[in-house]
Amino acid sequence: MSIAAARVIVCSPGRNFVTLKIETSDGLTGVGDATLNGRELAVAAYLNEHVVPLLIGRDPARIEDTWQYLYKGAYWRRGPVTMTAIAAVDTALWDIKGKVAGLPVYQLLGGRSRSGVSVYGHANGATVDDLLSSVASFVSRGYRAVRVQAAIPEISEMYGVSAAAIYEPASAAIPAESVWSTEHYLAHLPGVLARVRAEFGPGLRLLHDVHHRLTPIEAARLGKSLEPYALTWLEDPVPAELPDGYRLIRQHTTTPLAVGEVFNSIWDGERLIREQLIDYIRATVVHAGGITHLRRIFDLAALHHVRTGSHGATDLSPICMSAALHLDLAVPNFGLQEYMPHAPETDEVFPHGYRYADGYLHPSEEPGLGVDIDEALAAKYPYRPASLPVSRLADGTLHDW
Ligand code: KDG
Ligand code: MG
Repeated sequence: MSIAAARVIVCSPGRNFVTLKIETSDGLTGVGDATLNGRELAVAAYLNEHVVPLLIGRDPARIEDTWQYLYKGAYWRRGPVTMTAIAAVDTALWDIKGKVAGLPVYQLLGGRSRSGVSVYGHANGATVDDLLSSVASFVSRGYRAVRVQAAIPEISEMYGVSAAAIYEPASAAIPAESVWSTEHYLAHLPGVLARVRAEFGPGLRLLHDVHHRLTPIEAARLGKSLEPYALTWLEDPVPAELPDGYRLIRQHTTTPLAVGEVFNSIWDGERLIREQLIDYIRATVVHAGGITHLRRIFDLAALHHVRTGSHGATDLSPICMSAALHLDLAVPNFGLQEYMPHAPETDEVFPHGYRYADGYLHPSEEPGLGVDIDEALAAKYPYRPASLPVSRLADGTLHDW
């Protein structure tokens, strides 16, 4: 059997997605997510111009060799565009391998290590009362872990807080801008967490995402001030290019730390993991080189008491979510999976067999990943430019988003 064709499909059912579909000479197909929010067409071009021509005629069973061929063979290593493209190929090949074996992919990864994948949902609110109602609605649907993001009265637009039912940070073709104040954020957040913890008691797992907006000493202060509310994790407190920042935070607080949604390879998190500077690694299948490479990252993490917490926002397609669930079910050091339901039109374009029940996601039992793309329907939703927003301080200085 050989790879007969590979197609890159760009569509926008609710938001933009890039998908790679590989076809074998035996008529099997496999799908991989290649979506890089706000930079979709760069990955589509990389796949079309530099990867697809190399795939034709290759043996689809040779997943590891294909991964090494695309990674080492390009000479230029790492980076989000390259690693997202490699991830799409890798994911599609695992899908095909599962179909050849007649087994769901998690069986090929060693089988079940648990009965279901624990997920967390996103609660947010324009006021603390709204936030409490949002948390209550997750609890009533069986969630045992909730990420809480609250509007700050003095900040007009706050990341992670929106009235829309479906989370969507990418909007205008030219990035939207908002103004940020670390001072107001640090003053407001502990009171919000205090109310959520008081209302829901000690059993509910609470998380909060800082979105890279603090310096290490500010993050250390925040982590310390949130200790009474026993977060499961504080996410992306500072940008992670400089691992020493995490050492500084660690010296001051026992609040657990989660990092990695922008990581593309094992080398982005290697020191953070090896020196036990974080507690959860949040890299994803689509942005960190596929199932093959993410498994390698998770195995390194397992040696150092770091658990998994894969990113699962709506800008990762149902193909990525399906792949994540197979890995989540199999690895020994699984922690928690982010889950944000997609728009109904996204679900229609990507028919999938995973299902949510009582705080858990369960991957499909079909051979392969149990997800596909309806290409005819996808063609009805053409790409539209959309960028992630940027954030500035009051004096106009560009800040982290
Ligand atoms: O593309 C950016 C989003 O995926 C990001 O804003 C979501 O931080 C995020 C999260 O934790 O889901
Ligand atoms: Mg995040």
